[in-house]
Amino acid sequence: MSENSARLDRLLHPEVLAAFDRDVYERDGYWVWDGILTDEGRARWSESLQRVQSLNDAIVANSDWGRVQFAAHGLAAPDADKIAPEALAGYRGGSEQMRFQPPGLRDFMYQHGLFDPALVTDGCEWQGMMPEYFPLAYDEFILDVTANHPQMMDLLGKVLGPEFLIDHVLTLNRPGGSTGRRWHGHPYRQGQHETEDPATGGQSPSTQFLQHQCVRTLCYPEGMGKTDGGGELAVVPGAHLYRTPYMWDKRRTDYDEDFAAGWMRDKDHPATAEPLQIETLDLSPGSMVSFVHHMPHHVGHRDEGAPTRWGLLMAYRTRDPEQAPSKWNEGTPAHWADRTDAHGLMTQQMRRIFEGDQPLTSA
Ligand SMILES: O=C(O)CCC(=O)C(=O)O
Ligand SMILES: [Fe+2]
Repeated sequence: MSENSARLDRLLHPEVLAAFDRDVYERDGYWVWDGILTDEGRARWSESLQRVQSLNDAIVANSDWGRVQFAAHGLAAPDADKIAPEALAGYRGGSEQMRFQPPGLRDFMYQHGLFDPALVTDGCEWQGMMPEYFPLAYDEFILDVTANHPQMMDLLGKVLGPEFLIDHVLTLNRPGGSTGRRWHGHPYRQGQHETEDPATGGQSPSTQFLQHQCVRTLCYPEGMGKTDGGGELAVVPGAHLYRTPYMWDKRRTDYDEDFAAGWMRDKDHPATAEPLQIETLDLSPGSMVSFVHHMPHHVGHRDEGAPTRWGLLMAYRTRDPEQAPSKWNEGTPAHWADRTDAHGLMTQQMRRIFEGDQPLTSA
């Protein structure tokens, strides 16, 4: 990126960044960055999320999906009724709405890029994948804050340590009526290092913070809470120490009562010995929250008619020393990274985040 039109130097309040307490974060598994965005940071962040949403909406609604050559790429075509114009119009306005996508399409776009003349991408340069799933490729401000900005790299370094790779970054814009996500956790990478059963796990809690770590940081420029339309994010302090990627590869059905009476029942916080408790978050505008990948979490139903809640999910992970070195890591669409590199737009900082799991350079 040219130096650097998208950069907002005063993005974060330095005193909020400095107040991070690593011990509390390791003990409870999450950290709230309360009101960390400056007013200008909030405005830019909201504007970019809205911009990416409208690019995504336009591609969904204006493309002639019936003419896309899915079979040529080994993909099934979408059902005809799901790509009728009225159906397509209904997928706009928020994330996780594109219910017409055939199996494998999202992965194909990520890994190879889908370039097809039937896709109508007025207003932006198509990058082979939907803006929702890799907004960095469509918005210079989002690219800067997720891969370059010194204050953001400082924040991510506090929760991950000095060396981290991108896992995934996507928009989580939740429109009114969105049903959220039932109780679940996430594995590190594809689950190859997990030791606990996803449904019943939690047999050997430890107070040791995991080395194979993936941390999600969510930014809500307009806030996130009960009074702004609901659908809050809830976590369970201490539950990350059970290391259960709860239901990550299974159908998730638990609301709070089911989870409290099920997996959570009779479990204590391994560091404080208090019974585990659900904590439903309420975040002021311009806040972020970071939480580790094993922490079970829940997103409630957003009220019908509520305004869209703007959110960006930024997940990064520590390097996996057992992974053979590769050019780009699996969270990076290689076709995009190669193009970016060929155009001379890959900064050293970006390279550190997108490259494969090379051996650690710092102890
Ligand atoms: O929808 C949200 O705002 C947060 C959801 C989330 O981070 C998750 O389920 O991993
Ligand atoms: Fe999640």
